[in-house]
Amino acid sequence: MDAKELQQQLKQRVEQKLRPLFSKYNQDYTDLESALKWKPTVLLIGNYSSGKSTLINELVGEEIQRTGQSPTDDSFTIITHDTPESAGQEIPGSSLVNDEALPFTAMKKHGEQFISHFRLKNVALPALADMAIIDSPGMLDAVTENDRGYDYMAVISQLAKLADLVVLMFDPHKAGTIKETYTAIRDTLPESAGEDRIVFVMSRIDECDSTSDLVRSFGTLCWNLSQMTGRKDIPHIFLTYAPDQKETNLDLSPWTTERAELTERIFTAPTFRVYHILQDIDRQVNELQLTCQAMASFSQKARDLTWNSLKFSSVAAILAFFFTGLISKLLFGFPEQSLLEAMFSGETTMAHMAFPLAGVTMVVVTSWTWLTRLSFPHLLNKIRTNKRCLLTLDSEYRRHLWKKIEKNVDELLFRANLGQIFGGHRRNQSRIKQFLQQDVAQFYDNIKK
Ligand SMILES: Nc1nc2c(ncn2[C@@H]2O[C@H](COP(=O)(O)OP(=O)(O)O)[C@@H](O)[C@H]2O)c(=O)[nH]1
Ligand SMILES: [Mg+2]
Repeated sequence: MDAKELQQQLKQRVEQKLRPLFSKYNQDYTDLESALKWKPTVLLIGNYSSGKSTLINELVGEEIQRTGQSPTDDSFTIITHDTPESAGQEIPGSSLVNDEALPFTAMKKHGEQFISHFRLKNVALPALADMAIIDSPGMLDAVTENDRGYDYMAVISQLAKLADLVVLMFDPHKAGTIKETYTAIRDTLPESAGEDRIVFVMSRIDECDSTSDLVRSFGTLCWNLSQMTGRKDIPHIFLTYAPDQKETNLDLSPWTTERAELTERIFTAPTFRVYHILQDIDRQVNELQLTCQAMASFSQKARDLTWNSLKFSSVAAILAFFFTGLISKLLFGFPEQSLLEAMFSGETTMAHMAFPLAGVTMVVVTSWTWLTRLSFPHLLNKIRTNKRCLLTLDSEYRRHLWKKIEKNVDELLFRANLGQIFGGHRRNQSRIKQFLQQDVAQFYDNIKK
């Protein structure tokens, strides 16, 4: 089965089995939905003039993107192939964010400024029929959100979540000292894309005057990268240059194949699509599972409370049934004969039931009011101020997961109603488990084939 068909099947399975649980537990489904409904994607980001657009033109085989030494292009451009007839067609951001078939509706929130800097270009390259490449405005140094008019990092983060490969480009002139690049590597990317989905590239190496110049730039980049990632080990960095580069003094023979290797990496990114979606499912389902566990624990506490109050009020109701009449007679002088007295004399009539039933009603109303107005809100309050009591967070992993879901759990508790208390959380837990053990496992098996 081809990857596209497999993705389609996975989409159906997730919609049928997981989506209802996502909405029940108020968990955001948009990222998963976006990934499921669209083509494999490669995102190119990096410093301005690092050669992103040049690389794209090379991959596509035509001058589809403008290139230049200064920050020439300040748009996010999706490049893909639809039909041969649509080649050359350009779709503006305003249409992209309103098209339900595309995964960009959630990008509306970045505002008009972003939308006017967002477009899709259809090209005549069939190799891009089942994938898309996204070119991005270069990262800048002294830039604020106001300069761009939208939250650039938030856009990068959202697109990176959609991407099967993020190509992060540098050049020897600015080997990683750009402020936005720093923020992207340090904060934005780790939240949006797994390490295995990022490749580092230093392009334009032909512009180094000598090998020592190249080594210095490479060293600077490595040093900066380790500062940004906080890691000691340096990932593989592709050292490349555009094949039609100018005359150079440098012997580039050790790196002649790197451009082709990078190109291959880009064009094979789609083969990891289903695997990446499964990884995302795994991650998100773990959050869902913990949320479900927390709600199950809450529901248990609420049920214990209800059960205890039911036991107490049943005893109170029985006592009220037999003694209300007697107590009323002793205190107020009526009824003339209480139920107990009537029973002893063996002449019980319907009239004797009035006081017992009134007593029972009073007990039921009082218990219900007590439970719903006092005990339950008190329990809820206690839990909401100490939500951790719902779960045992005995590993770093669970604590990390908890941080992500804590707000959502609080919201669920805030809206807690009978549906949440008797919501079948345990059954949902086993549904989730079953989905991971059967459905997800089956898809992992399928992609191995
Ligand atoms: N010598 C040389 N110039 C390059 C190379 N790649 C890009 N350029 C030039 O560098 C400038 C910036 O490239 P561009 O692709 O627009 O960078 P972007 O801002 O990252 O999209 C352009 O003038 C390109 O012609 C390369 O490998 N070698
Ligand atoms: Mg560009």
